[in-house]
Amino acid sequence: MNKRINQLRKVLTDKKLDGVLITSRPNTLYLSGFPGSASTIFISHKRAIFLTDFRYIEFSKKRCGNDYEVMLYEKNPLVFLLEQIKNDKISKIGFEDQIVSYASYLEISEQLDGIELIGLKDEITKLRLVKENGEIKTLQKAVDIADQAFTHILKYIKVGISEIDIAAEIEHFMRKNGAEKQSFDSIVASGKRSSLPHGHATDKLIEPGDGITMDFGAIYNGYCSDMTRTVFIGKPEQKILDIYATVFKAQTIAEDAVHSGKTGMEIDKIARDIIYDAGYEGMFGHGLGHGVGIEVHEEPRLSTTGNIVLENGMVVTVEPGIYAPNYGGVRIEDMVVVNDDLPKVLTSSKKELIIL
Ligand SMILES: [Mn+2]
Repeated sequence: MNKRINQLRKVLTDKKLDGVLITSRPNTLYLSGFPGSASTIFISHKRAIFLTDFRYIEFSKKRCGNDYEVMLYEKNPLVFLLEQIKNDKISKIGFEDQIVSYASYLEISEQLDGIELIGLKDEITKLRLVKENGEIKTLQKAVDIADQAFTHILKYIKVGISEIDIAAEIEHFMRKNGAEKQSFDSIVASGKRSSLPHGHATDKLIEPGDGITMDFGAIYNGYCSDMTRTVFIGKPEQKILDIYATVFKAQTIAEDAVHSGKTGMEIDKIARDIIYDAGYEGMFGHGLGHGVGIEVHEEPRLSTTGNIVLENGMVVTVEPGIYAPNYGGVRIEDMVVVNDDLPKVLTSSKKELIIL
């Protein structure tokens, strides 16, 4: 954690700040390793303070006591903090202006009266863009759990069970195999419903010939995985198999094109051109992918507006899809680590056509 605290101190110097106040869960987790809610971090050039309440005090002393002055607040963390730093000559504090709500902002400005608050914009999320080796190992574990769930679910899917049955089985399996929870509500969309890119599982029953799109992920040690596969059961129509072939081509070619030095926009265009050239313009209405780490959706985006230049160690999804309204859709999603050359693909589930 020390390394991360020091990186943040460089931001303090650059922005001429006396300290930063961090209250959002993704950033407090990143900077302290503490996974719970109810923590407030204050970092100045000299001090690193971690505030929490009674529920977490024992655990947080163990988790981040080496890097932080871990303190218990009883009523208001900001009032308590102000008391701690009153002799430290703090006049300018950076805060998470893109995350803190307006109500919290008003509260912070009132409590820290006399201290100037400066928006940090994306300075902290920027620190999280490139993953350390340890983070990549943790992400690989989260991906492995989801891959195992996919292998498991192929044996479970049959005509007559519902989308909710499939989602519940995936989630139960992941939990039993080490996931803290799922990264997001699992998407299971079958038959015509698969034209909904984010169709949550319903009581619709699986019918012969259905395509079944499953998008899910596991959280392991605070880090998220995210994968999607579309599989078929019975005898799917040629039209949906043609769609599958195009998505497969777009996914594999765009995935191989992910490397350092390219922007998200450039990679997105590779997949988009393949899909549009095959006659599916208008049916791929979302970005190609996104960064993933402590949050399931984070920077850098691979999209028509993604202008961050990819660097080694960034982790992104590659997930093109084609959605034909009232007919059906296909999406294939892997997670990859950006490299100088071909990316390291974390997801190992088969993505060639699967007909059960
Ligand atoms: Mn995704």
